[in-house]
Amino acid sequence: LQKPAHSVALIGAPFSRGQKRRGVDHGPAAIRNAGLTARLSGLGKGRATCSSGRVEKWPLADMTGAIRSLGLLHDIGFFYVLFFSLALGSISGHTRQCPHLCVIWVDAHADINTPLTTQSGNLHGQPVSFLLRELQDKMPLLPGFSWLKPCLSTSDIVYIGLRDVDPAEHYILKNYDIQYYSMRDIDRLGIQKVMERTFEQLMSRRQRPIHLSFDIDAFDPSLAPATGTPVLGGLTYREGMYITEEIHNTGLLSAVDLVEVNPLLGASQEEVNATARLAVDVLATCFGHTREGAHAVFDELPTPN
Ligand code: B3U
Ligand code: MN
Repeated sequence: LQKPAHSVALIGAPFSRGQKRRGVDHGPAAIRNAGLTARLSGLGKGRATCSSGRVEKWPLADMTGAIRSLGLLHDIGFFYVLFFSLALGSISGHTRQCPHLCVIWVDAHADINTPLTTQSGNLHGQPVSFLLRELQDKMPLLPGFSWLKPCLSTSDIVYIGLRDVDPAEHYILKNYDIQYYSMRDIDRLGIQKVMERTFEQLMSRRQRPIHLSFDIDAFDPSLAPATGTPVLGGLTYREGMYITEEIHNTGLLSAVDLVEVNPLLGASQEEVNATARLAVDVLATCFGHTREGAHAVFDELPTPN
């Protein structure tokens, strides 16, 4: 299957089994209802056009089966994925398509507990540990996960937005030399330097495809209240848009996961709508929307006769 340039496939993966709170499986529908397809299609020529607004639905009876099918789906094309946090499947599928990809992980959380360090028992706090080669001697063999082959090195991932990191996760970040920019680092350096350094780190040897894993809880809860594990002191709207504008500008973005929008957790419909609209803004920016505006649809200005 040849992937057409500038095409974006949308895959909603309504899935909530990585943690215990209900509702996150309604995230993809909420984001779609907030006008995602129209926003992407409206980006105009030369930009991402939504040539296939495809949405898959899984009967998610069995969790690992679902993750695996997501990985397999990645084999056929160029996607972006909206789903709950199991970047396990999307990243491992994406590396089969693009073995040299790198990962930018935007999240309040590091999601790098191992099954032996997790305090919550939630799989959504662990996906990165399954993916990293360097951690494999710390990973127990779990039934149902034998299909999953570690496919990333610690130097292939950069975190942005961290502010709720468990002790074992901090140990891993430090001792395995994983690059991260916590909210404190963003305060210190500013988001522009953070992005510069992120690309330096990931692309210093060569340019490579980017897998963006964007957790909506990276934003401050005042902007993204409808999510399962909100943490105070998150990204501003402007920082979030700057991150995704810069990623778009590299021309290297290959897939995006947008995760953790949970419409059942907003205190009001307005909170849910605001969170879903924010997710749409993130995705539109990933695919070429800019705050400065654009004029791709204009070849010339209308002239009076
Ligand atoms: N680190 C905690 C909390 C957490 C991680 N990811 C989310 N929450 N969304 C854990 O459960 O491992
Ligand atoms: Mn998170």
